[in-house]
Amino acid sequence: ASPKTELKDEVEAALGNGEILPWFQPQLSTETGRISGFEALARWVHPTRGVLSPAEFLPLLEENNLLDRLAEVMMHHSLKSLKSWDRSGLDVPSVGVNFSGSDLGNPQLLEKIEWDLDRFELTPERLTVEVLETVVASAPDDMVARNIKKLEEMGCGIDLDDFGTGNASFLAVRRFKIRRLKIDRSFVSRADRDPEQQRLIGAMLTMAERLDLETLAEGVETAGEHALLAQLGCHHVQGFGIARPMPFDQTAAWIAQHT
Ligand code: G
Ligand code: G
Ligand code: NA
Ligand code: MN
Repeated sequence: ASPKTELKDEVEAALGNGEILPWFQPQLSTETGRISGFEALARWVHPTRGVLSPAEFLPLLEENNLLDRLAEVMMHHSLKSLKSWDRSGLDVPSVGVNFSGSDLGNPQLLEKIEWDLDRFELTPERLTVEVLETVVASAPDDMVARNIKKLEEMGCGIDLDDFGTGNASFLAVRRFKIRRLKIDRSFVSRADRDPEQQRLIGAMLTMAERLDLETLAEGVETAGEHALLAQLGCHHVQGFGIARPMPFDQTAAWIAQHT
């Protein structure tokens, strides 16, 4: 069998046995320098192939109709981790989970989210739902719109992911109570050395302020970019320059150093 076939055959078991799980990338407040949250990013810690990224296994999950299971697994591990930080007295305000359009169109997902929040005794504000601009744009699907609204009404924070790359910015803001814009990393790259990038970011931040939205810059890789975003008043930063996504067992030490 080809290597690809083997991986495909393994992917369902990997979801069940904990090999596929979230790694966590911190988000910092530019105002206080403290952790404002973690984004949960799916990783497959494969016993022989090393750590695989979503690009390598999302298509396999999709082919096997397992994307809904991924969402459940990511949710479950993320909230469990949040509970664990709480128990250790580590201050992590929220965890952000990425949901695809098909996740958000699944009526069972909402029940699962409520069930997990309940089980771990966490309030909905602790969960940030990351939604792609493109998903919101292509949501003539009433179920998707209804579910986003329900999550927002429950009290979950809604983050608009990859902001600026889709074509739904204003539509999304009008339809849903978005809490925060995640400015796509393509705008952040070299922004401290590129006046055009700076003008674009400046325009987004001004817009966000007028609309009373929080802002987060993704893909912050250098100290120069970090300083610029802070100076421009972007509320939160996330990127390799702060930390790469890390496994749960490395998070406690990282949090302790940034509290
Ligand atoms: O972590 P990385 O940069 O490799 O992620 C690649 C892409 O996979 C990103 O667009 C990210 O949003 C997406 N991704 C990561 N984790 C999940 C997940 O749990 N569910 C979904 N639907 N997408 C994810
Ligand atoms: O689509 P989404 O924004 O969820 O994608 C997040 C992806 O971006 C993750 O796969 C993560 O590994 C990646 N990422 C996070 N920080 C950086 C960064 O500073 N630079 C680059 N190039 N990628 C990043
Ligand atoms: Na995201
Ligand atoms: Mn993004």
